[in-house]
Amino acid sequence: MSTLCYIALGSNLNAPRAQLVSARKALSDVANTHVVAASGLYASRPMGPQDQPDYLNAVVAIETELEPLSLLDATQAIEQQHGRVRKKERWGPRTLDLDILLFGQQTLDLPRLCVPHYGLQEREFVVLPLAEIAPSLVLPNGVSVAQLANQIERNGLYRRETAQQWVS
Ligand code: A4P
Ligand code: MG
Repeated sequence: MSTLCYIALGSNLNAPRAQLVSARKALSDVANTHVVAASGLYASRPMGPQDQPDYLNAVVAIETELEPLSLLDATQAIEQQHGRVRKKERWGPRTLDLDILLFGQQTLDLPRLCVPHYGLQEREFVVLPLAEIAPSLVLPNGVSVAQLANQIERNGLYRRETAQQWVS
């Protein structure tokens, strides 16, 4: 049985565009997993410490036959392959961050994995790309993604490239 999941991609170090292009390809290479949609690439101002470069963000939809924790193992392995160094600083700069936003309509509160992702509803760089590829999606708590997108502060966020421009 396959599950429709949404993953947020973010990077602000070491050629962010190349990081996201490569991360999307790596996701499509995960066993029993297909990328079924990708948002455009969004330029965003850093959330958290301001003395770091701007970010590039995107959201992709995947269909996967993996269990939630196996998917997390796969996304964390991809982060490692992209030179991710985990630091103590909260919300600091990174080569690649992959957050599992949604795993179907499941709500999980495990030590290693919480879905929906805790920041989903508050982050413009997640809500707007998600709304682009899933405008009629309703979260497990009943909140509509389109409604979130209409109400959220953009904070300088803009779409720098369409999906066609970065997905080959
Ligand atoms: N974990 C639990 N739930 C999940 C989930 N749904 N997806 C656990 C992924 N991981 C999940 O993550 C810490 C632990 O969370 C993992 O070991 C996993 O088991 P992490 O990636 O090591 O830590 P982090 O990402 O540095 O921490 P945090 O607080 O999750 O950072 P965020 O929230 O990801 O924020 N500004 C802009 N404009 N764009 C950005 O993308 N990103 C961040 C990072 C800061 N500012 C940003 C952006
Ligand atoms: Mg993260």
